Amino acid sequence: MQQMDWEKLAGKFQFQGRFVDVEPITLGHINDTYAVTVEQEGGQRRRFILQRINHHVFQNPPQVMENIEAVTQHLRAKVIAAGGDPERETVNLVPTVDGRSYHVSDDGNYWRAAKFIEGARTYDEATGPLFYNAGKAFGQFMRLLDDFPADTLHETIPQFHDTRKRYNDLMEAVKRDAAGRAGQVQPEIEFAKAREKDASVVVDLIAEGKIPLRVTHNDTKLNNVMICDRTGEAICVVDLDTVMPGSALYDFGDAVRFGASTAPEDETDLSKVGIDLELFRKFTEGYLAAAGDVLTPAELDLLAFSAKLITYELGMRFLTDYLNGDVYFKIHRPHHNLERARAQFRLVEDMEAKMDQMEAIVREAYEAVKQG
Ligand code: GN1
Ligand code: MG
Repeated sequence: MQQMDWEKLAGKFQFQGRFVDVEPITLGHINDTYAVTVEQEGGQRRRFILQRINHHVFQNPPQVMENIEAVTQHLRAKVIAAGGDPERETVNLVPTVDGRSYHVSDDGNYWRAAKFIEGARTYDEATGPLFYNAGKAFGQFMRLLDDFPADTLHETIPQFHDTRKRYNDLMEAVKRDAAGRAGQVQPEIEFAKAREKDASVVVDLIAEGKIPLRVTHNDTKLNNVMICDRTGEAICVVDLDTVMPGSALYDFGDAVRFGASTAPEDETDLSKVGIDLELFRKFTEGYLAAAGDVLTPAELDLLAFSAKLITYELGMRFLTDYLNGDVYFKIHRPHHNLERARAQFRLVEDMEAKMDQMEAIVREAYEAVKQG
């Protein structure tokens, strides 16, 4: 990356100004993200997001971009129809100078750009009001895309949230033991095995047609919601790379996994890791306020369980990557993936202990929404 000619790269996009500088934004475990500043006519400076798509993870970047284009067009029309601000309330891709949604650099990397949403930021840690608003934003996202034909989207990472497949991948990684680490992680492997039957619950219901396939975000972390600095309201949901057909349950669950946890995703002091039921309540209230009437009874029944399911799934993904020698997720220290897996599994345990309370919270929040 040292020898990058940023000015040249920026020149490939319709930024309509003179390149000033570029700054890395360190977020995410997959893509590389930068903020580019340009000076436009009249001396006004504007920022854009520039991202290199990880094409090992997303093996077909053009399909990723087609999905994002289609979904943002749909959202844009909805925002306009509702009298909102389409420049802020959805991701706005910036096309290349030849009118495409991505640029392939000489070294074979895929780049894409979007307008920077100013006066807003993302948060890694939730507070009650913030998390309520995030719940509304993800509920709204689902609702606005309820009439989008999910089957026209590409499945850019096949079986992304198929917990059964993630379980099988883990067992495969244990067998291969590519990095010679399986011997050290027996308790974690046993933890995953003990919950094998959970892995099939949602995928089986989808296969039987009992849970609908929807347009889903598939990476509903709190830090994928832009929050307005002025109002504290959620403006829009970003990071649309994994928008695909899927189950709303995984979206709801993943948001809870990340945002309602009492500790970061990679906390090493496991005594700090658990689910904060008040935060869970806030998110559920926000989500159901926006999307409660769109969800089916089968989905509502599994909301609380879905939080545990996706946490279990991600724990298995981290553990699998650890066994494979850290080939998928970016790591920042030697046993990072194992630490992440342990924190996820600890969170699973805490959710199991509190599952009755979580289910009661979902019922209460739903009743409250129904009574308006
Ligand atoms: C990855 O890169 P990031 O942080 O947006 C991963 C998600 C995980 C998440 C865990 C394509 O997302 O599935 O939940 O890390 N994305 C992909 O933090 O695998
Ligand atoms: Mg992501």
